[in-house]
Amino acid sequence: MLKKLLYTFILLIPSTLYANEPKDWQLGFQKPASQSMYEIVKFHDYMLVPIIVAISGFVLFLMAYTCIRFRASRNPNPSKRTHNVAVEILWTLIPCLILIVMAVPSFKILYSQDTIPKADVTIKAVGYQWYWGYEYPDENIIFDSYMVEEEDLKPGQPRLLAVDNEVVVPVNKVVKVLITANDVLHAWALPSFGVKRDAVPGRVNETWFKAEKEGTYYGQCSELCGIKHAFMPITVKVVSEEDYQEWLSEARVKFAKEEIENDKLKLASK
Ligand SMILES: [Cu+2]
Repeated sequence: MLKKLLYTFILLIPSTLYANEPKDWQLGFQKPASQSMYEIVKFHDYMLVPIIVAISGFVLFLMAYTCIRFRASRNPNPSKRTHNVAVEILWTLIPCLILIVMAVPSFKILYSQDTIPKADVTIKAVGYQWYWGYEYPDENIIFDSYMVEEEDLKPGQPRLLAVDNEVVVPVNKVVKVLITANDVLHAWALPSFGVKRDAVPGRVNETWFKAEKEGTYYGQCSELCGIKHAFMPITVKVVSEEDYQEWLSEARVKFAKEEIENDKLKLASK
């Protein structure tokens, strides 16, 4: 009986472990699903947070010590000192050193995100007011991705995050994302992959990710773009190579670029 319970528990772990959407009362980042996000979380958890806690603790201690030790009743004749060269040098130098220490790993991560390895899959994301349009330039696939309204949500679909047409990419492959916008500034952001790039009209920004776990990942437009800014989520489904090929063959028919463009032309000429 106990063994059975244990096995069920173990089976349950992956679904809870690989959370990839925001949770109620969440503290910290979403679980990383790419090397780059893993590095970011490590940098944040093991370097930034300890430094922040130490500085806050130290300042709190200094303030408390000053308030108690030098209060009027205990220290009736306050010192008239206005300068202390040694202390002034220290409180300039130490923060500089702390910044340098933080800058080194920070730049390392930044540069690793900036150099895009050879892409296995290229997708283009175009921000519109207020939805995302996607294109797979090498596969002749094009589709729009709208948020699922609250009353149309299927079980398991998160509110304000699920979309009708998800982006599908293969697991463990380098996905290059070309990001642009058609009207105003938007931003394509996926927390689990550590990806966030502005979508600028008339300019193509690039980023990349390599998802290491299969699953559905949610993101949102992250640049205030108008009244429905909060209602243009991003959903990326990471699947196995076989499932991806299967999806591709369906999508090539369903979202065929030429046909969609021909239909638009026909409509326009009518
Ligand atoms: Cu937007």
